[in-house]
Amino acid sequence: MSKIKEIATAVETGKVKLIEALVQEAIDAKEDATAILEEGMITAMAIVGEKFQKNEVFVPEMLVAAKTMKKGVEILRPHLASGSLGKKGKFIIGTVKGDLHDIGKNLVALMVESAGFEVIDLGVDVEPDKFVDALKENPDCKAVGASALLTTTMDALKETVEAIHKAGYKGKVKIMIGGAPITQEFADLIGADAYTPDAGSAATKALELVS
Ligand code: B12
Repeated sequence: MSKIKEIATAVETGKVKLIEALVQEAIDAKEDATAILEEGMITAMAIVGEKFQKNEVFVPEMLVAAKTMKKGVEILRPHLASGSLGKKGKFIIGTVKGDLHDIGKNLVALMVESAGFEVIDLGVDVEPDKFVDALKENPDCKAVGASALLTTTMDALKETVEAIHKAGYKGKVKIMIGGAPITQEFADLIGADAYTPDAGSAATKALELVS
């Protein structure tokens, strides 16, 4: 089995204790860090999601898969992040109110950081006003990213964009949104400045928006 396939299987089956060594072995074998992330871990999480939908796995299995992926990402982190920290300005990011999913948000934070931004991570279940408060505390911030993984928290994304606009930041701070149920149409509908489907394109888009 290839190293990347082994990593995918480990994430899918929640092998928390094995993942760090497996990722390290893949790095030592000169596997590409992005391929380890995308073909190994992200693909595995998508499979876990499909299995959950079919009632083949349940919340505890999702949780342990997420834990496994997080540990793996920590080993990968230095191999993914390479930019000169903070040169491009500040980027505030969070998962919206009611939503606890943070793997995708963390990956976007990592890639945006590696593109040269200083990332201020507000965590998960972030109320719209918290985004606004963070903007007030960081008047030099140029962009905000908000993540939502549940169809039921898409409304909170809308509220977040509205709160930021209402506080007077419309046009001054660029708002990016993302997460599995999000589309470009939804971004247009709620007045966000950009949507991207993955962390790599989020970093490229963030650079484009602030330049
Ligand atoms: C792991 C997981 C969990 C873990 C989360 C652990 C954690 N720390 O994150 C736990 C077990 C806690 C969990 C809980 C729940 N989950 Co869940 N979960 C998942 C799962 C399997 C993987 C998510 C993930 O990490 N994917 C990997 C990352 C890398 O991908 P991503 O998040 O999509 O992020 C990428 C892009 O979307 C984008 N992106 C993400 N954010 C942003 C932000 C910006 C600004 C930009 C530009 C881009 C961007 O870039 C990222 C990187 O490339 C998904 C299945 C799926 N296919 O998404 C279900 C899923 C999201 N969960 C689901 C459900 C139903 C739940 C629960 C309601 C289950 C329950 N009955 O309790 C709860 C809700 C808890 C809550 N209030 O949030 C459903 C949602 C269905 C829906 N349509 O709303 C899904 C789709 C599973 C399914 N197929 O049914 N879950």
